[in-house]
Amino acid sequence: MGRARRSRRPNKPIDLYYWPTPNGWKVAIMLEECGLEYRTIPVNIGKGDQFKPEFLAISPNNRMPAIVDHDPLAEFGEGPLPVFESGAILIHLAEKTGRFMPQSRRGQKEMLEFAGGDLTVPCIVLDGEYIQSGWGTPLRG
Ligand SMILES: N[C@@H](CCC(=O)N[C@@H](CS)C(=O)NCC(=O)O)C(=O)O
Repeated sequence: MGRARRSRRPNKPIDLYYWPTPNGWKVAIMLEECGLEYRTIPVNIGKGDQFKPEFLAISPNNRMPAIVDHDPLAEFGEGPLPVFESGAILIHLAEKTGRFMPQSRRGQKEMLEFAGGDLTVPCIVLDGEYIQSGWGTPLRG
């Protein structure tokens, strides 16, 4: 978990597979805060877009959010890099940009404690209302 290393490839916006739920918001907020260019591709989970083969090729657990990073750090090798699970995406973006990732081991541990607590609880969607997310905070979306 060191500083971001620059890729050699030209910049191309990140694809964000998104629907406006708390998990979707988290990744959209992170992209904004990191100042990364991205384009939003809606995944209407109410209509079953998450089960389309082209989306499952990116997010095999049929859940959004997911991203495709077309300009990953050089160590990831050639070609676009799909990332699913909001926690993995947040950490990927933090490492890519060197933002929100403490340099000290203690800082990294604390960041993962807080991020992990928020990320292991999926949001629950009932009748189109977002009932719960993250630390268990009741939500109305
Ligand atoms: N652990 C996953 C949870 C993502 C998740 O629960 N996504 C929901 C919407 S918030 C979803 O796509 N549900 C579609 C489905 O279950 O078919 C993450 O953090 O990314």
